[in-house]
Amino acid sequence: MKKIILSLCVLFELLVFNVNAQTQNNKIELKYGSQYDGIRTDDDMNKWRTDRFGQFIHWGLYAVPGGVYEGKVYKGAAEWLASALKMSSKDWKNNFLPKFNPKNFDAKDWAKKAKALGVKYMTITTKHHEGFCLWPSEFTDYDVSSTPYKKDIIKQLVDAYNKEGIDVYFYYSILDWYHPGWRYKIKSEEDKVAFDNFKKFTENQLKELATNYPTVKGFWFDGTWDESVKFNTGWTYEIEMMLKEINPTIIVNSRLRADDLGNRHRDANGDLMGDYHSAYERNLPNPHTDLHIIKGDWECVMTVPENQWGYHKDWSVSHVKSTNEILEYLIHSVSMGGNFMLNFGPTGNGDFRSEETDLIKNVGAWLKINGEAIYNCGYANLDKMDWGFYTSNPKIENTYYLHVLNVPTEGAIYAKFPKKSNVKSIHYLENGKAMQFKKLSQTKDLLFRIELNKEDSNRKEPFVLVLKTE
Ligand code: FHN
Repeated sequence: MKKIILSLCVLFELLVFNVNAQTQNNKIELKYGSQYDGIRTDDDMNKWRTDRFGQFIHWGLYAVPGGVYEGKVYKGAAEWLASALKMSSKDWKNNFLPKFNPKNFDAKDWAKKAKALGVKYMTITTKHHEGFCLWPSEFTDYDVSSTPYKKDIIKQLVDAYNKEGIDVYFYYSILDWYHPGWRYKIKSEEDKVAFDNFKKFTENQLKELATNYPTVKGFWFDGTWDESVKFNTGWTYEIEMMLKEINPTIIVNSRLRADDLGNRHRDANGDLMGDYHSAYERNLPNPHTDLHIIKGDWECVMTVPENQWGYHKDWSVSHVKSTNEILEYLIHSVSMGGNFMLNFGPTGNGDFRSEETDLIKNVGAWLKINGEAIYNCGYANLDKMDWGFYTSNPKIENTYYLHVLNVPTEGAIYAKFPKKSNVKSIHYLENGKAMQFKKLSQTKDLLFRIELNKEDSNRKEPFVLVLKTE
């Protein structure tokens, strides 16, 4: 029954809210939400929206074993090793808390690397499912002050990143394998009492984080899929409101919330819960089925290997994405009006691995040249083409950015434009060099053939054309 209600709601929303839906020979041709369809229009949310590119950092005790235990490599996500080992949280704590002493950790160096990467915000795991806290919490001893390292990692990172002009958001896992009050399901009065204690503990920790680190821009909640949270709608709503009481500009992702039916991200009316949609993890929205989701603000989070968020010693167990793959995800996200957050998993010592530092160098170099077509940009009301994607900046009129990822063998690309526009000029963003183009037809959409330079077919990375219309 629930599924029927939900699908009717989605259909209702598609028909009513997405008036852009057009049908053509029964194939629904959907248009994404137009620029900045989100609900919040305050400066902080606008900045989140225009930042477009963020850095995710997963760091905790799980970085010490790095997916390997007693000489055996566990292929699952390294931050889930405790679960793979079926190790009690007490044993996990006794095993790894005394070993957490990141001698190479240098928050200023991390922040400089993030600046070089070209990110505008960073989200750090203050506490992942293991329950270990990277800050000295008044409400537990399972935190960084109980390790040989002792110092407040969160404060060092917030100060260093803010100094580089990069905003900091806090990842916080509601799911907590260590806290005795955590329950996957509330099945008895005793469960309810225990979980009520856990809720109080969680509220206290969140207040502590929002108060002690006042420049934090928002919270990225995770670990909210179990019944105990999903059907605790009032509580998740109260947490969001509590944080916004402390700091009204706080931005909260949709993962925290659920409605009484247990729907996450959007309630039964299809309205987004939280300030942006954060369901896209290691994948991007499908514009033909997810329009009700991507109309507005959303973010895709991405790992470099297939599915490793925390540090894993052995990446040979999975495909490691190239610079080009990461650039395509970033460009594709922005072309659909979304943000893209790339994950890094530092070692137990506080180092980044070579594949990550290579990405920092290469992605950062590309953004130095082409960032104008990413930052402050979004959906250009033009859908994906065989050669690549369009983006536009709503503050720069009559200008489109064409991100070319695939150069056709004929050495030219065909660009579609709404009928009313007339192309005035086209040049390479990287050097301003003008390009030859020809109008081909005046049918439903204007079609232009754009001649590319011979050397374009040998390029290893995407390049951007700037197209001006009258
Ligand atoms: O279980 C976590 C996982 O370890 C990681 O933190 C990702 C990041 O989005 N979130 C959960 C899986 O969806």
